[in-house]
Amino acid sequence: MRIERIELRKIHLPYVAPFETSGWRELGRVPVIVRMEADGIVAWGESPVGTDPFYSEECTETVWLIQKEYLAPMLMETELERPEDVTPVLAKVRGNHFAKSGLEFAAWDLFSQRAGRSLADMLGGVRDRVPVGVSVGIQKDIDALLQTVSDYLDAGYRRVKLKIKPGWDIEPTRAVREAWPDLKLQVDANSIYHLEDAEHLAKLDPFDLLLIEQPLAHNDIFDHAKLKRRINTPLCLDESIVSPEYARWAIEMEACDIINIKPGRVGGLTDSRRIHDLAQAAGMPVWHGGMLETGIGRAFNVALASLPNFVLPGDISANARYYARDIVLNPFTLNREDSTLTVPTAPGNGAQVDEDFLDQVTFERWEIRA
Ligand code: OSB
Ligand code: MG
Repeated sequence: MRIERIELRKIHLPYVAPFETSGWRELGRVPVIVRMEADGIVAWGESPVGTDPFYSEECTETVWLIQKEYLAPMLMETELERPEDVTPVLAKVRGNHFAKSGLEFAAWDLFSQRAGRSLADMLGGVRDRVPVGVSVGIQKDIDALLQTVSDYLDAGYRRVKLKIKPGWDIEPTRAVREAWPDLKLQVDANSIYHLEDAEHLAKLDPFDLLLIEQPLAHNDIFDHAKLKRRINTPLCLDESIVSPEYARWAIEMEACDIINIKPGRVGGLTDSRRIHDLAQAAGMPVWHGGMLETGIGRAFNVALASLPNFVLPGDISANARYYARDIVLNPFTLNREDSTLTVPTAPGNGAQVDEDFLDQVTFERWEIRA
């Protein structure tokens, strides 16, 4: 199949509440939305990149540049037989995984629609509902944190992740643990600590956490392997796992107990599934991270999370946790009885794009035609 047209859009979507991590604070998202046309089919993708290069080296402007100048023209020149063909074609461009991911997602939507199958089915999903939790940003004080967590529990979420940083780590975690002794609780440091902080991080050991996510540098595996031997909380890597190779290295080096998979970070669904499969073969569980995706990106997340080795609840909350109005007509809602989202069964990714609203939030467009 030949792609006939690719359209890129920069959009701006404000959050319902600011989101703060150890390294940055955001008020909304500026992702790049991809529209792909071939064989009379319209498919969609999203590069769920940060506005600024604070989580990864990429940001909205680098995604835009790399897609326009390299990735979209390369894809237009290629005869595609299967969605798995996209990753090797784009591999000529080094890195730039978020840029690649939006195009790769759209190709998966395209092929799934053409096959009349749901994306989850195409990927090998085995669940019709996926367990989800919520990622809670750094709050102004402990009272605000307890209130925020309490609100999410009232909404039906049954797993909570706290963002931590030096000065906002042991005490907030203790406070939430004391308030909810049985809550599934985990923390995420977004690369703010150093190996010298090992003793400090071991103070989280008594809180019975599911995991601690990416305590050390965004590009480190080596020191994480050392840290893992000095703390009891299971260690999870996020930022460091940028490809199947990095996942294999981390597993062989025993640098983590669990891997967070974000398809944007690894360049798409094909390599996400490879990481899933090689972790599974090594007996290591994975879980699905989030990049505060819009309803388009979220549909890909939910389908991927239906694979068998995604064993812990994902950071893929219902659309309303992020956006007052999303760019889809069929947002995901939380199944309160089991803190899950329902995996779409319609052909393709299942997202029904709200093109009128998408036009309203678009502030730049570009297109390429065959
Ligand atoms: O580290 O998991 C992270 C959001 C943006 C960048 C990095 C991270 C996050 C989250 C949010 O934790 C998860 C979500 O989408 O709800
Ligand atoms: Mg993380």
